[in-house]
Amino acid sequence: MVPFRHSLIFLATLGLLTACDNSSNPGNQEQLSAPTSAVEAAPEEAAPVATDTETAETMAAPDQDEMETTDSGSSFSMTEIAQFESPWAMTFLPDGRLLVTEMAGNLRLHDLGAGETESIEGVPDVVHAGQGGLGDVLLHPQFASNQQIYISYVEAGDGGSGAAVARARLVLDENGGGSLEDLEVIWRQTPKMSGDGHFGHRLAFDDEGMLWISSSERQEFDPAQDMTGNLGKMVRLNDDGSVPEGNPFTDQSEVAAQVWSLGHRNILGMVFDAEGRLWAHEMGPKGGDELNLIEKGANYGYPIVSNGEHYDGRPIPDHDTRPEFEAPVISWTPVISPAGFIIYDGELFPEWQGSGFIGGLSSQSLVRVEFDGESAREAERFDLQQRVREVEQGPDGAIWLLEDGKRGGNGSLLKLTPQ
Ligand SMILES: [Ca+2]
Ligand SMILES: [Ca+2]
Repeated sequence: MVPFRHSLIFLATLGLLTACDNSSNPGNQEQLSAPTSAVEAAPEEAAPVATDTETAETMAAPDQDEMETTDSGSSFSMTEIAQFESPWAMTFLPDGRLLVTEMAGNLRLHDLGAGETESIEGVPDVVHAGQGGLGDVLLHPQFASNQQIYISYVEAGDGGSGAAVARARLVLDENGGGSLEDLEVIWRQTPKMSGDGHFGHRLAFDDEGMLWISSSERQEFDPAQDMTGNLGKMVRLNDDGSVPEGNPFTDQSEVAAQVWSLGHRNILGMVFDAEGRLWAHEMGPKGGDELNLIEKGANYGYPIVSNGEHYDGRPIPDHDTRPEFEAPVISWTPVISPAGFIIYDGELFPEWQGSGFIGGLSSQSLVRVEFDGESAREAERFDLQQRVREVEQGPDGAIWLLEDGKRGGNGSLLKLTPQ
């Protein structure tokens, strides 16, 4: 990839939409997926995306008055650092370089100092269609000593496709790239399904070294309640993919033993807070995006309850009609189309320490969430006019975003620093 740097530097104290309806949001969300079900006809995340002709001017701050209304009083500059093709996820290496996944199946290594991007070879063949492709990338907690990394991606198989998670040793070369060695698939979605939506496949490690995988319901609804498969579930595993002690459904079946919680729709971001609580957001159908506190053995109710409705107009009973299902801590209608999630603990934005940051796809925004124990609220929303797919905190405390562009087009790596 041609080195690319700073074609745009623009103010991003941007219009704050806190407490405003984001009424320009169309339905929900994921990009360009063909409907897989007559029931859920609206394509997920079928939001308008920034066109190539949009310029820095159209993305810039609207006016000074709005800038001064920020909840936290913070403002930031947003700088475009590099471009990637349909990027999906990123993570920093200890040396400060950045691993970035591209949906088509490319794992990139970007050197921020040199402004150069090289490739990591050895990624398995991925099914790149609809919402599917190469997904998340994550370092093992002891990466510095074992060089293990984890990737998620969509693979083909009997009955269609499904997400898989592999681990491999990352071997870096002297030319700014590297390769995956000793790659081993440690988990698979089951069953495989036709269609190309709702894979989920976000990854996280907790403080005990457990690997967590969000496994979405493949736009097929009922799998989220079906314990003979692992779709529509939050999965908890040992770092080698085996089932750890302490999972709630170990007495049911081999696949149920992987499951920590169920009744989920499409989870594209999750994060542990400083107290070890797991928070995950979830795309609702037509309305009803959620922030959930993930509890052991809990059922989050989809598709039996949702604060949104089916795309064909059929109602889904709201959460308050069925208290036996775990209700969201935050519910968004209109939707934000959440993707990517960090809880900030850096030094560059001290007023934001402890805040969650969630990317917005159809809402083209960055959403700041404030937590208070087991409750949370949206504190402010930055209108970025870009589909935010991924959020990371950099080693220096800057906030980094991936804007996913549009299929076949460029997306951007963006850096947020105090103004
Ligand atoms: Ca990440
Ligand atoms: Ca409803």
